[in-house]
Amino acid sequence: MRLRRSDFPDGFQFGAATSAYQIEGHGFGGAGSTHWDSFATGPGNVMRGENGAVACDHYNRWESDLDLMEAAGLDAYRFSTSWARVLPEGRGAVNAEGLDFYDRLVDGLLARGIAPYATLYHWEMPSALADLGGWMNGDVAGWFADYTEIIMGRIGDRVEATATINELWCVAWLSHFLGHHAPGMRDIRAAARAMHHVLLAHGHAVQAARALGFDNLGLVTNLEYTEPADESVEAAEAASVQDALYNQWFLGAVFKQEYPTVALAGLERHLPKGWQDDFGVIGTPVDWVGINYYTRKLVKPGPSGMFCDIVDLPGNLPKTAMDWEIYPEGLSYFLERVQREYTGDTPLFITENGMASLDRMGADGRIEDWARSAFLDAHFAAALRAIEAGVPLKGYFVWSLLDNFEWAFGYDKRFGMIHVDFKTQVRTPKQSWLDFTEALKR
Ligand code: IFM
Repeated sequence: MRLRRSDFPDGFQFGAATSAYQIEGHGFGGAGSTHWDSFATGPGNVMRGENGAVACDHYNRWESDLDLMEAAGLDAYRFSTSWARVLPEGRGAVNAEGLDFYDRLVDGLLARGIAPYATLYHWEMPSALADLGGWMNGDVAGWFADYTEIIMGRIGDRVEATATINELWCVAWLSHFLGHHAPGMRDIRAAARAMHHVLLAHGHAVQAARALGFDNLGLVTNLEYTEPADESVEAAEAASVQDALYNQWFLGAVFKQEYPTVALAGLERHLPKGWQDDFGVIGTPVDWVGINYYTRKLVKPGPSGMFCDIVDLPGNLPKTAMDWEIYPEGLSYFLERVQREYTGDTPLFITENGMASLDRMGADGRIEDWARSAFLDAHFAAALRAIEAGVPLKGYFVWSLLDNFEWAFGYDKRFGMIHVDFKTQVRTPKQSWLDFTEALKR
């Protein structure tokens, strides 16, 4: 790895990211049921019907997981808190054991000199709230603000920074229009409502946390470099709609208090009544923005010709085990574009970047995931280029610390820099972890 910490500005934070449902083991500690638990029981929804009940057993192994990060010299750790662990019914009675867990986790990080970066929602909607419509129900904004008060009231005094919601596009569009994630809806009205309510919930949560006196609050958006698959007008239009829905909708709402016209053409009539009046809350100022970046997609219209029927075609760049093209240039492109079009001087973080690979353990027990080291190195270089171009990038979190529950792909896709044997829960650092942590010492 060519990465040298000394190439980055002083104080730049290097860390790893995870999320609650993907690693903790949701069957432990009194956590309530989530929409992922029921979604996973639907044939074909999740590979082999797997779920997050045990995952990496991080709930019971968190101390040794934190020890690994301490030994490696990570500056920061991005984790998420599970709504259903803290409030098993989504509202009402608090699961004290769940809150205690996050309290210990934060203290454990601080004791090891690792800065805690919390995310309040990384996709596990409590089932009791999903029963009421989840993100389709406008009341979700109030429910989420109440949960925010509870969790921030407990750990807000010690976390370095807090993000409200992870990857709003996935929460809303991937889950309510494309149906790939829980709750598995394929309905434009459901999706439009979720696209709006997730932003409203974000805004209310920021206000709730600020009212308690906390700052360093942000949101985490995933961005995907989008290009037309061919030179036709239709492909160009599909790319423009895709870019609007994916890359412009959320940042535009928060920073410009508007939705992109090209996306509104399809969604406006499905948005909740009075949506225009919500931008005051949605646009509540944030202190930082997190960008999750993975790949590029080549798109064209799907066969139906309907709005948002967009398909992607395989490009000719090298691909990860997710079949995602490796395109580091997209990372510098987005960092510069986001600063130019939306965030200005507001600090940016790369809150996720990484790849799934087909890791094989050699006879000597080593896992030589050179492809991941090369992937990370190329993306670190792209981040550095953006910093040199003036982007106020403050940190970089690799996805992910551990192999984990990769949602619809179950345990099949491995994103970790540390290998997890899901039968024994043994952790084995991969070559990329050794490379990354060695590079941080330079
Ligand atoms: O595992 C996910 C994570 O939960 C959100 N961002 C993308 C990752 C890889 O698919």
